[in-house]
Amino acid sequence: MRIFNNPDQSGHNPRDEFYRGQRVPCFENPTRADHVLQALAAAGAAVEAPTHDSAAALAQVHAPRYLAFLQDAWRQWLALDAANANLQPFPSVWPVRTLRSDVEPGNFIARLGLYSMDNGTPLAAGTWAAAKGGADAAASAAHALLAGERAAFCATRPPGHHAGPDFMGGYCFLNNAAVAAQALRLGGAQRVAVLDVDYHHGNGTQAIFYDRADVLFVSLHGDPLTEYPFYLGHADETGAGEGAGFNLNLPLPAGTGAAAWLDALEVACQCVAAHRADALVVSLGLDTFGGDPIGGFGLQQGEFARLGARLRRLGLPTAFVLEGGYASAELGHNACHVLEGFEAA
Ligand code: OKP
Ligand code: ZN
Repeated sequence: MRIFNNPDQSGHNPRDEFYRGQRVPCFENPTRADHVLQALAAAGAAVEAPTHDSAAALAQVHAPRYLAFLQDAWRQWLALDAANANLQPFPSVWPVRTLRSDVEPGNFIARLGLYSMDNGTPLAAGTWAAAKGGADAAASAAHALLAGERAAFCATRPPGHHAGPDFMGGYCFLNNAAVAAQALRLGGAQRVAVLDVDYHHGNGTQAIFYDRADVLFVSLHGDPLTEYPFYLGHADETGAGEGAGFNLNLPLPAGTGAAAWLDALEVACQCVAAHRADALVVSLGLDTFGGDPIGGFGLQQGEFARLGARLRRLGLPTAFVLEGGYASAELGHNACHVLEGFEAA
């Protein structure tokens, strides 16, 4: 299995986020990747820098004006006041319903709201470089599969699956799983399946492919009636237009345990198998772990190994992309259990 990391990930290091009106240290922080890399090294795995540029795939999954904003956002923040270097920008106003999204405002905070779904996705000086490096890793994983590799893993952060066509959100800026799927399509794969096993619904990935039949999106996640991202991820979202029938959501109540989760995984895998895809992209969120501080499922390491083994039985070239997982100290071991389950099966 090829393993890619973005060495620039540590430059995306905002200090804090909001929790119950207070600022708390960011759950999504550089120690996450450090723990994954340590566990991979202990397992004897070689980790590579990205080999491919994601620009072509990025331009097809994100809107040009969003990419232009994100790439330049920190400079714009500093242009307001050089002292902003030590502060974090947060959006405070959003163009919901009746308000216009087509006109880009001249005010930076208004632009930040236009391109954000929440106030929980802080920017830092190195955000663009980190996010672009993660997308490059996803493109590199896709190219490894196109070159005949059985599997690849992106040990990257920040995550990507909440980032939509033209917005950031949920700690995500660029949708790495969508980049991997699109890079596979650009490289000649006719059909791709994306399976999202993060605790949170991958609203961005679903939105990007919702009207397409060539990329199937399947997700099992905490029920959005009570769990983030709240406004997408219900079972009645099955795709639109040509994409009708190519979206499957399997929401599960918070508190769901291993047995019911494995049953849902089986339904998801049978749906993926029926798509007769040329390749599989797995949005590998590990915040389903029982010890996760923000996830609500109770999975343990044995389930992660079974997840890997079940995915292997699909028999598809597989690109794993790291998404969530906030029990940092256990994150590396949990990731390795999935990959070892896959390789051993
Ligand atoms: C990203 B991924 C907790 C705030 C939660 C949103 C969660 C984003 C999860 N204080 N903010 O899907 O793991
Ligand atoms: Zn998550």
